Amino acid sequence: MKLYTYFRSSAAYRVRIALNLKAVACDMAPVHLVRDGGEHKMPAYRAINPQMRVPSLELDDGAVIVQSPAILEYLDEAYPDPPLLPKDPVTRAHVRAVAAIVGCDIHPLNNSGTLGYLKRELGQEQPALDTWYAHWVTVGFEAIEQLIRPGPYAFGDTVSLADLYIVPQVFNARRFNVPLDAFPKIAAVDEACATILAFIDAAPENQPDAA
Ligand SMILES: N[C@@H](CCC(=O)N[C@@H](CS)C(=O)NCC(=O)O)C(=O)O
Repeated sequence: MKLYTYFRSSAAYRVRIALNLKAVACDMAPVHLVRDGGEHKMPAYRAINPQMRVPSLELDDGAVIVQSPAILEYLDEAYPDPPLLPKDPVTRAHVRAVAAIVGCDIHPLNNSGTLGYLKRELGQEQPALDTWYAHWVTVGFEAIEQLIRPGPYAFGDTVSLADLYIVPQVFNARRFNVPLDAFPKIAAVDEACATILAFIDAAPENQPDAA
């Protein structure tokens, strides 16, 4: 199995955590999103992922799965231990909701492609980009702060999919200097996860392609 990844990609970071939690052996294939205008835009990678984004997961039979939610669902179905979703249907729905706030409502507005478009095509300057970035993180985190109940993870004493989405988004928020003081529950989740080897090994600074 091979994961096309970029150390700073929070979508790839989610998948790296899942692979580690489930102890799935997987080679890392770095795709640099900045160097030479972005290796993800080159024909070789486009042939792997027509959307030209990371992550992509290549299975041993050559099948390629794109989009981190689809990859995470695949991993949870193919490698169910430990599960990423709780058994109780209502709690499962809450976990999926928190994952969706990050994956659908924060990250798409703040990822490198969106920020690049605002800058290059719409002529926005860095201060405007920073304001944009912080706004979408803040409104998303305001909702997550209300929805989670750390104990010590987002939904109790077992790591769930929600944690896999929260931790990389916190990393991104810190990288862009978004104030997080108003989110003590999110910070507590991040702190609890930071003690787990699967999260530590998946962190951007611990990737082979870390700059
Ligand atoms: N919804 C996708 C988002 C993937 C995505 O946007 N990845 C970013 C890095 S975090 C990327 O490849 N950006 C390059 C670009 O948009 O040009 C997923 O969850 O896999």
